[in-house]
Amino acid sequence: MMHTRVCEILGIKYPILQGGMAWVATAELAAAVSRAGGLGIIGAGNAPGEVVEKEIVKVMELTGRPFGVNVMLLSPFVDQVMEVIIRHGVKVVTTGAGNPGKYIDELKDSGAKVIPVVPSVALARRMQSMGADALIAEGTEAGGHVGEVTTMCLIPQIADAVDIPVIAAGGIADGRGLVAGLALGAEGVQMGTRFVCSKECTVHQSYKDALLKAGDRDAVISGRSTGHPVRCLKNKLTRDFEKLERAGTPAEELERLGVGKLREAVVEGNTKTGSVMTGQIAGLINDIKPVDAIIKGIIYEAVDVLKNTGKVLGR
Ligand code: TUI
Repeated sequence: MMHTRVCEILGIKYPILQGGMAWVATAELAAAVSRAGGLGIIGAGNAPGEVVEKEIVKVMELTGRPFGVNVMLLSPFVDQVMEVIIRHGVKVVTTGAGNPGKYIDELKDSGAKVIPVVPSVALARRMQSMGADALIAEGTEAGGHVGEVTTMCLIPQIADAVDIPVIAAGGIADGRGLVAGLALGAEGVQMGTRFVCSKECTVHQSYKDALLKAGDRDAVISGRSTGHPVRCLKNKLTRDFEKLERAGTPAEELERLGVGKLREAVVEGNTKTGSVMTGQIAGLINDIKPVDAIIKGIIYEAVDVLKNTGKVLGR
C-alpha cells in the first residue's frame, strides 16, 4: 500500500517529502521527517557552505535514515553548497528557483539522486533529458518562490510528458491531498506548510500562530514584477510591496527591500513586516502536531479516502 517508485529510489517507507524551505527546514525538522518514514530535507536557502555543512552533520547524528538537501539556485553560495553535499555523500539533492542542469552529472557521479523542482512541462522534459532521477512538480499554491500553473493542471501534464517519477507539491497537507496527487499521476507528495505547523519545526511560535490563523485567501503573491514571485501571508510587508509595485518601483529596489525579511519572520517572529512564506493550504491547518502524527495521520486518512472512493464507485 502506498509503495511507489519514489519510495524505492529514496529508500523511504512513505512517499512523503518535506519541502526544503529556507531558514525553516533545519536539521531538527528534517531528522524528524526522516525518522517518521518520509524524506526530511535541509533547506540551504542563501546560507554559506559551512552553515549547511553543520546542518548535514547534525541530521546524520540524529538519524541514520535517508535525508536530502535542497539547493536554492539563486543563492550566491550554490557552488560551496554543492561541494559540501558531494563531500558528505548526501544521497538526495532537490533544487529550486532555477535550472540545475550544469550540476546534475557531478551530483549523480557522487551517488546522489537529483530531483529538481519544476514549475512547467518544458523544464520537466529538459530535466529528464539531462538525467534527473525524479521531479517535484510544484503548483502555484505552494509557499515561497512559485510558478504560475496550479497543481491540479501541472501534475497530469508533467506526468504525461516524462517517464521518471513525479512528486506533487503545492496545496497538499492531508490524506485527501496525497490521494489527489497520486490520482493525477504523481508517485509521491512534498509538503512544506504542513510541516511548518509541526512540533519539531524550529520557526518562531508567532510564525506558526500566524499560519494557524490564516484563511483560504490569506496567502498572496508579491514581487511578480521582479521575475521572482513569492507567496507569503498577507501583512504590512505585502501591502507595502503591492503599493511599490503599482508605482513602478524598479525590480532591483524591490529585491533590496526583500532582503532579510524571511529571517525576520522565522527567527524574530516578526509576522507584521517580515516575510511569512506559506502555501495557500495554510487555511486548512488548525493544529501543531508532532511530525510522526502528521505523517501517520495522512497515511491513515489516504487509505480511508481510497476505501470511501471505492464505495462511491460501488466496489
Ligand atoms: O524554490 C522554491 N521556493 C522558494 S526559494 C525561496 S528563497 C527566495 N526568496 C526570494 C526570492 C526568490 C527566492 C523561497 N521559496 N520552490 C521551488 C521552485 N522552483 N518554485 C519555482 C521554481 C522554479 C522556477 C523557475 C524552478 C525552476 C525555474 O526555472 C527557470 C529556468 O531557469 O528555466
